[in-house]
Amino acid sequence: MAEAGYNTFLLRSEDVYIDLLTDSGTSAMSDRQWAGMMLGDEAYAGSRNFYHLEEAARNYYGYRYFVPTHQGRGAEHLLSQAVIKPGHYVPGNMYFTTTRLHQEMAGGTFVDVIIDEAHDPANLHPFKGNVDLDKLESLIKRVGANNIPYVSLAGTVNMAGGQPVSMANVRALRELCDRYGIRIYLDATRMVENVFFIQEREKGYADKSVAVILKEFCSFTDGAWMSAKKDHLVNIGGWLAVNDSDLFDTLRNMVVIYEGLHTYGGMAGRDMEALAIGIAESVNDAHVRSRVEQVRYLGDLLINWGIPIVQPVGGHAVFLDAKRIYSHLSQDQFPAQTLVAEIYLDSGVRSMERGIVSAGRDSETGDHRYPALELTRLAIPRRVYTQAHMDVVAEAVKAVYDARKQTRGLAMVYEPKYLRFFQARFEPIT
Ligand code: P71
Repeated sequence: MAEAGYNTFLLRSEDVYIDLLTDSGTSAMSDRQWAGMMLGDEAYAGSRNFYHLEEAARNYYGYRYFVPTHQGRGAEHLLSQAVIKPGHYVPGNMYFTTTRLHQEMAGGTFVDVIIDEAHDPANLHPFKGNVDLDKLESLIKRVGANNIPYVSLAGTVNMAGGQPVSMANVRALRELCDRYGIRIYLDATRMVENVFFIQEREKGYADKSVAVILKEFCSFTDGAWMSAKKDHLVNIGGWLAVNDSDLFDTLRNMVVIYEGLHTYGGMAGRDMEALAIGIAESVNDAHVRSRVEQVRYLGDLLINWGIPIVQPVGGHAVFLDAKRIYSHLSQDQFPAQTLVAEIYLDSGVRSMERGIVSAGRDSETGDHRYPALELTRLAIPRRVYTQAHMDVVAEAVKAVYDARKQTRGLAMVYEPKYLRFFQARFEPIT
């Protein structure tokens, strides 16, 4: 830990026992996806794997035009540069690190319009990812619809603890945005997992398949971007899809500057084939259920032991409430980062900070942003770990929790300019 500056991003994976740093690019590909890897058509232009991928994305998500990218942030970059102008405001249901940075670098200001319940780890609202339509409408009235290029809507909101958006909310959002002529672009990275919660919790959806609900949800939006490294069960890949043909022209032209030709966008042919197959596998109802229920299994163990976590348990990860666990530490002693380090030291389990370090500094004042949520994330890769691994993780968290009163915080001794959580270094406060 000392060598890694108390930052789990700086560890070598061979020094990790159970790796819950992220569910991004870490899932296991199926036999069918691996078979697809052998069918790579590595032509520079017009690879047949591209057409399979385009067709799969269109089939399951329903958007008209498709642009491949190397991963999610490649798509965020293109969309942000294409539609955000300096002075614009981009409302969204809580920030995500890379998403907000690309919006800011294009000259926009991100405005959080998620419902208040999302900022309270203990609140049991079933759809804590919902947009607060009153907050959005007052922003529109304050800055004018012309200064809002789109609403940045995310499925299972990552920083809120993997919390879903309801179908009723996206439908109402569509109506509001139509009244003002504002577009909605969806971060579909974990939209399949969001759909599982709609199927489970929202009236009228219990008998509909994940695939059917997914298509309905997307129909209320104007386009989407995707980090395929999550829902789509691949190690690398992403895409962007929109309904507007002029915007598509722009994006298809930009992709050749930053990612690669518009028929590969930074992916090898074999990567596109594995991704096309992964899209179809991702909407299998039994798969999604077992995935989310494994996360819930871990969460329920911790809840039963009285350890404070974000509830309801989210789709891709269990989020420990470091603010409550280390209530004796101030937020600038980095409670969530401290918890990350302690869990690793106890058991070699790797997790990730999602609190003040991740939130970064205010671009105007230069001060830390102090987010309400100070969380440590245990993200579960798909199709990788067993229930026995979850038991080990739970016991590690319990051991660290039991020693909480003796635990001191950290000081940041090195801070990079962008996305500081990846490379920052810390030392224990003595
Ligand atoms: C996650 C990641 C990967 C990551 C990114 C930044 C900091 C730490 C870890 C990536 C996402 C995401 C959402 C909702 C866009 C991206 C970027 N998540 N939207 O959770 O969760 O996609 O990584 O493919 O570029 O560990 P990308």
